[in-house]
Amino acid sequence: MSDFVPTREDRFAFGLWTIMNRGADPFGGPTREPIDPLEAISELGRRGVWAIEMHVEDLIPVGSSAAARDRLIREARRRLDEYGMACVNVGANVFSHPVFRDGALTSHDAKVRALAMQRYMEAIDVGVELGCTLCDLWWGRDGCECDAARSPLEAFKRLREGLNYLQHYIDRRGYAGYRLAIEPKPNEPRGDAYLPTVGHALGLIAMLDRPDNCGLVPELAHARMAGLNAFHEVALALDAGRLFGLHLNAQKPLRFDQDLRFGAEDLKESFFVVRLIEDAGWTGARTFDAHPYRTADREEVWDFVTGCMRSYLILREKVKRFNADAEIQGLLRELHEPDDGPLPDPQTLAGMHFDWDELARRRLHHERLDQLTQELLLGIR
Ligand code: XLS
Ligand code: MG
Repeated sequence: MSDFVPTREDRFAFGLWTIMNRGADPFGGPTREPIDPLEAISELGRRGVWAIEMHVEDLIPVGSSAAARDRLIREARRRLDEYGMACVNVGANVFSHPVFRDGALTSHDAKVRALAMQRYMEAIDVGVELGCTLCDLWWGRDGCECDAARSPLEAFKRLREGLNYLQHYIDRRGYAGYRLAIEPKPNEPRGDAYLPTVGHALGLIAMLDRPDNCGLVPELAHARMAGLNAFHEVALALDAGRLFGLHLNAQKPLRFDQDLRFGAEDLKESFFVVRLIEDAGWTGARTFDAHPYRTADREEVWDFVTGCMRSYLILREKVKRFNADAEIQGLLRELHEPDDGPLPDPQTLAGMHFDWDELARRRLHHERLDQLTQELLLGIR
């Protein structure tokens, strides 16, 4: 059996912000020492992580001089190269500063919208310098509590305009292969966020000037916060050919954004997500976007990092067992048969006779199938 030690081939990634997180929450300040983003890259590299994601501000503080900016990019590149790592997403932090307190792309203030756009353009430029090809937009503050203040019609229009503007920027700069993505989230920090789910985001993407170049980065916790099935959310993005990235973590349903270590909750759903992307041969980064517990000190952050990756590898091992389990596969085959292929033409179909009772009597084995899945996950199969 594997010892579950990650290698670059496993394509694990971490957001720099997850390592840099200092345990603060709305009720208390930081509980651990800061870590330098460059140091974070090296520490991840030493642990077999393949890639990083970041907000451009994680690496380059706002207001840095041009020389400092270049130095940071050069040093980040050097460290990534040293460990054979990649940068797979650079977004922008357009949510922390009070200037964005009522939104970035959807702000009523044209200057605030322009500032947000400037930050995203900077994210894309820095991404290009780091060999990255994706800008994932998580619009933390683009939402509302006070619906009297802004019509969602205005908000959707501005989100469309913003994404079109960024796409034109990418085209004008000739950044071939650079893509955009939306990371949906139902709420937090806003009472309601615009485009809360994968389905909502797909609706807006279809209306963009270049829908083909804008995809999704679903996050498991974000779906579960809304009480949704995260496995189905990821599958919808995959089915649409729009799974441009994926944020893995854990979450109890219908709560604040817990961002727990991958595998710490919702084990069965996590298993099906792993099975989905592994069986589909999806080659994107398996990015962990979670936070170490507030109780963790700086050293324990690395326990958190190792834990995320180990849980993925263990679940991947379970996927292999599931796919090789004769009884499970036998039940699945029975469920999928008979499959006579496509529907007949409507005229033939209209004249067909169905034995309703016989069809309704078919045994579906769901109890047995789910129990076998549980037992496999519990380690006795
Ligand atoms: C917050 C988001 C955030 C994005 C990056 O809930 O998950 O961390 O992934 O901006
Ligand atoms: Mg995320």
